[in-house]
Amino acid sequence: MSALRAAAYAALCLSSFDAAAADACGSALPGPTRKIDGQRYTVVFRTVPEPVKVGTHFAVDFAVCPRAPAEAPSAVRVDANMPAHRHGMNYRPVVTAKSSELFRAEGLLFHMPGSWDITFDVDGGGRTERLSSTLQLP
Ligand SMILES: [Cu+2]
Repeated sequence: MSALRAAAYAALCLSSFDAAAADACGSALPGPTRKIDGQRYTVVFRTVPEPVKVGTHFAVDFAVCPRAPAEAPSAVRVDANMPAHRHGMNYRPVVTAKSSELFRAEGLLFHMPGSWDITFDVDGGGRTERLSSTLQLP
């Protein structure tokens, strides 16, 4: 397998739907979800609505689950950017905690079609881990 092919495969895995959701993380979220496995945390999320439409506000419901021995998250920030164009959104999302594990980010808007990276910055134990997933907007 070439390096390029391996990278494409890894990216596909990160952004693919995880309908099985065999573990407990994010099991409270209805419908298809996406899962990001970081080093210290796992994020499971879904956009509302799904799929996202260009120029329309949307929300992200997500779960943050510590991977042992990581601590519970003390804060979480959500943002998004287009790496190919080196710009972010024109809006700053607001994250509210629904429980110790479930969160909702509101006020996101993708103002153009293309490849967007949505990022979750998870604070815990005095460190921050960034988990990201790529969404393609037609
Ligand atoms: Cu752009």
